[in-house]
Amino acid sequence: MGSNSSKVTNAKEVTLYFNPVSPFARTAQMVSRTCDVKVNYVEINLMKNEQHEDWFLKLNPKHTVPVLVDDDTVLTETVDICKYLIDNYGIHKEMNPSGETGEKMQKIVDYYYGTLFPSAMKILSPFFAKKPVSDRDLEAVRVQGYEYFNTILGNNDFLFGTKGPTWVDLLVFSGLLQMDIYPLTRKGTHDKVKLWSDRIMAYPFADVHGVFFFVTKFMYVSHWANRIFCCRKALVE
Ligand SMILES: N[C@@H](CCC(=O)N[C@@H](CS)C(=O)NCC(=O)O)C(=O)O
Repeated sequence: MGSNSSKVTNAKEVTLYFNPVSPFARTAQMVSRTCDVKVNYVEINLMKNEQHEDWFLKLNPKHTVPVLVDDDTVLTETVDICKYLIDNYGIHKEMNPSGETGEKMQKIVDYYYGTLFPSAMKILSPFFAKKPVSDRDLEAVRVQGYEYFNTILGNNDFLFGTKGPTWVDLLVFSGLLQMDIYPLTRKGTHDKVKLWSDRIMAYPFADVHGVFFFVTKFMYVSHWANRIFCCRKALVE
């Protein structure tokens, strides 16, 4: 499987509203890159609250990215967007399997939205607000994120034993990557997750994370600079 960027044969064009720092939007972007459809990518500046502008609220009253517009169809949930893109334009329909594998995927989606992401927000929100993160929250994220998926992967290349990544692999991948914003997540020796991440990163569509990596590095540096500055201030005062 590879990126379709230079091989689109379909004259159809859809629009995907995204932001490069959103793990949900990056998931939709990766999936869109595996499809035979032209995609008009429109960046929504979340820092400038563009998602609260009237024109965007008309598209998505929940003011979140990603949003996919395909003629009269407007989808505002990553899960729906991924499935829709693969089912309607996917070159690799196997990225959205049905049956038993589909059911397993749904369980992971529920876990991701119900458990992992709320935990990740506990360590990411204080980070943006430059507040300390508790060891307990950090440990929860390590166990619920890296450790949990390390166990699920076992000896498989991808989460559900498929030959290539499903869209849920990509969703979880973007979510785990988001946790890296916090420099102390102590990923430890989660070897299976590491190898799985490398496999996903080897696909051309993974370049959608480029801007995010840049932002992460910047935040990492500013995090430590801020800590050093605070320590120096405490010593001097
Ligand atoms: N349930 C949505 C969540 C999307 C979401 O939370 N997006 C965030 C960025 S990561 C957003 O757009 N936040 C802007 C806001 O809430 O105003 C999905 O999975 O698509």
